Amino acid sequence: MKCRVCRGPAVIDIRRHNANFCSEHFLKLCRDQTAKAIKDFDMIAAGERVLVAVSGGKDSLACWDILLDLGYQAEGFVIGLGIGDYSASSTDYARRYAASRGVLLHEVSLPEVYGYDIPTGSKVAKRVPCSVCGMSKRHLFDKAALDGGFDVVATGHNLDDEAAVLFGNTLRWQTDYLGRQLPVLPARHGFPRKVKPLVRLGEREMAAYCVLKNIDYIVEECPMAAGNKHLGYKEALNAIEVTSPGSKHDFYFGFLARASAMFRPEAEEEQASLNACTRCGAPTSNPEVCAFCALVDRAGGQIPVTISPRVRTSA
Ligand code: Q46
Ligand code: ZN
Ligand code: ZN
Repeated sequence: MKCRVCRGPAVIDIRRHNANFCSEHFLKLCRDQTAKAIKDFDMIAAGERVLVAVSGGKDSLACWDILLDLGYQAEGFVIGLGIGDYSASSTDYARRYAASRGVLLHEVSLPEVYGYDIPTGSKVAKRVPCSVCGMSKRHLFDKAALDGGFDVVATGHNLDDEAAVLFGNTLRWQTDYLGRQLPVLPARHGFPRKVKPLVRLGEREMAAYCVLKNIDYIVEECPMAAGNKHLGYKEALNAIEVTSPGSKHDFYFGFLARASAMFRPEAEEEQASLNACTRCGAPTSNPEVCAFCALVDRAGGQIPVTISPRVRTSA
């Protein structure tokens, strides 16, 4: 197996590119693919400050690492979700990475600051843990980015994630979600810009990237992920990819090029009808209090006026 670029011994084959790569050229490919996504979708301009949503997993750490190597000013933000040992351990991976690169990591603990953890929030809201978790994370990342004066929030969603979400949304024709499933969401109505720089790279490539760059990441899955529908969608797409390499890429990028615009008016209409939460000011489709503030109320916590003093920063 030889590297497509230098003909030296290859360490990875990427079937959708029909090519093998040595370590050096694979790492370059990851940077190049990320730079191409950033350029094609106008994700980040030179000199902008980026807040990377970090979980301690391979994708978010690889995303942070690649952005730093590409020369972006990228700081990390990790949320303590209170999911037992899993959360403590994932935060530690994020801290170790930040220390190894000498970069800033901002932290906020959901139980310490807002008085609930994901298992409790899920019970109180009578919603599956991932739904409460996703809503809480989105709220806190948006807030941290706006409070900290960042231009953009970057997440580590990769091609496998996006193809699986698209598959789920298409299976049920969730047209409102389809209109919002973009690699970049512009800043508006109180939301910061959100970007997914890894959309051109797959899950397996991100694991290989971390191994080759000696980035230690949390390998164990979140214990609350069991039963998550996206895992099933990923398996289904993986089975298709085996016999038809490139299917995930064509499915996702074909959607962006040829179908996504059809669903945008519905999503934009929904965005335009958002109100400001009477408690925290965040945009919400609820008439008064946003879903996050409502959950904090019901879970028994208090919303601090600002979380900034409680955000710890390590470098
Ligand atoms: S952390 Fe949260 Fe994930 Fe765990 S509870 Fe679900 S959403 S699976 S990325
Ligand atoms: Zn090579
Ligand atoms: Zn609110």
